[in-house]
Amino acid sequence: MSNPSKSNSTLAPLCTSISSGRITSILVLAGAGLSTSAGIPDFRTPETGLYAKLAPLNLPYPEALFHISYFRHTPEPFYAFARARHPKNLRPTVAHAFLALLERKGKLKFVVTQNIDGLEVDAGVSVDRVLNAHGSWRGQRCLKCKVPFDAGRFRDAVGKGEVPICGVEGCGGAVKPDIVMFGERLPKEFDDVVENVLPEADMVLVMGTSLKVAPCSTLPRKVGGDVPRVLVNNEVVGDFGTRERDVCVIGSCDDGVREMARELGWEEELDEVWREAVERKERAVQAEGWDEENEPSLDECIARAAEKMKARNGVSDGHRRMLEGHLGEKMASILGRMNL
Ligand code: CNA
Repeated sequence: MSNPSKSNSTLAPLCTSISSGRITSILVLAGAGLSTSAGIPDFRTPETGLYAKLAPLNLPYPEALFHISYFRHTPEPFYAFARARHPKNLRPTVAHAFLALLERKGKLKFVVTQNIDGLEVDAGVSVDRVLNAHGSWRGQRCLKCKVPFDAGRFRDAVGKGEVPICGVEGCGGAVKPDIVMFGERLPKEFDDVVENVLPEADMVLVMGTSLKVAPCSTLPRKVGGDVPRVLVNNEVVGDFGTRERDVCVIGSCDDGVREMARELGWEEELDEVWREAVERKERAVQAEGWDEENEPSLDECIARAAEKMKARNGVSDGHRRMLEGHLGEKMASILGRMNL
């Protein structure tokens, strides 16, 4: 491991409990760190995290990219990010494959993921065992009139880094994928997990999250004091380490699951599940005819969007539409005179 486990001594007995059948119902809470080795930056890691890369966009604050009140009038930065990070061509990591293996072994109760990349399901975890607490890219609708938007047209717009605009007559609202932005409510299934799934878990596995975004961040604290909690993360987060049965495996998610697989004697199966998952995704990418070679990088997409925004003095089409809607023709003509 890049940074060896802080508590190897306690991982071994825990894995024995899993192998022997004393632990059968593992609840997983996943975050962005699960997918960084798939090439998706997390939010908060200094220098490599997404927030560090957004400077050229001059956002009022980094979270604005994913804040519903900002997206409402200026969706362009979000779609610059979306062009580079739409999960079309991303492969599941070995850590995602570990979750699928847990399910195959009959040990997985449920996965609550804060990620929107869908890689848990791509890796082979059943859809009905995953809650995308922050939504996903599987559907999209107009933010204004809420009418669902055609998937093909949406993908075309994302592929060009353009904002998809609702086609309903007289609407013209920006279309938003069904992800939960800051300022929006989580799906009601989240409450079901807290009430019905969490109390039945006999182990909690927390992976790749800073535990800074509520309410997901509260889940580990809600489990009973006698339930073992395992953290696999680059750093200690939340209140991990304060309970007797906590195990902190500090390092990358990929190294952490390999360490667990070794303790469990599942190493070969893990590699097999991972290989199958990657091959499945590669076939899907080929079938869709995505041109991976010519995909711009995230930095390029951000730089292009920043240039466009600068050329328009930071006033986006969405912002202009909103101003026109609020202030009518007078403001529209002022904007026109200012050549915005
Ligand atoms: P975060 O706040 O960026 O925290 C990530 C955590 O993972 C930090 O503690 C890092 O130290 C740690 N970390 C980073 N890379 C690794 C790694 N390879 N192995 C182990 N640990 C690692 O992200 P959270 O998920 O906690 O925050 C919740 C946000 C991030 C949710 O709203 C997500 O939708 C959002 N997000 C999702 C994705 C995605 O879908 N893949 C990507 C970026 C952000």
